[in-house]
Amino acid sequence: MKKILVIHGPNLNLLGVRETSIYGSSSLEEINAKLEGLARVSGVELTFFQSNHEGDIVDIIGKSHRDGFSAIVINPAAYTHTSVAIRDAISAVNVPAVEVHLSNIYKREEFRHHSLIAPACVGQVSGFGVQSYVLGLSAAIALLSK
Ligand code: CA2
Repeated sequence: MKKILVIHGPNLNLLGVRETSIYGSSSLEEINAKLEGLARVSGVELTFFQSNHEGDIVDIIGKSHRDGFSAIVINPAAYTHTSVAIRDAISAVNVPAVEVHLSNIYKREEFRHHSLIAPACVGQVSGFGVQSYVLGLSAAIALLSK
């Protein structure tokens, strides 16, 4: 069975508790459960990883090929706008990545309009709440049969 790595960046562990008007009321566990449902019917295996630490995210991406992952779905959260290291890690591994955001980063503060990660990804989904993850995972699953 093909394996997909789902990475949640910093502070996404707080979902469902604060800032619900921007990010919705689903917890990270609820988002993961929803993705599990799609994975089950699609015949793929998911591994979930959340970290508030840039280096830990770089490390798991760096060994993703070795660990047998065929695709990555990543919400880099605030690192979207700052992390050359995560971008370089995605560019360095031979594993296609899909970037997802709960909010529409292009209609928020100007500093969120630019993603350093996007050029290293196959594509990006932004602004659909939990559905961004579902769409992103669907896109990643479609990549597997390419
Ligand atoms: O819209 C997204 O998914 C973001 O990646 C979320 C990041 C933000 O920095 C990006 O610009 C867009 C923030 C995630 C923090 O999540 C929180 C959840 C609850 C309470 C506070 C923060």
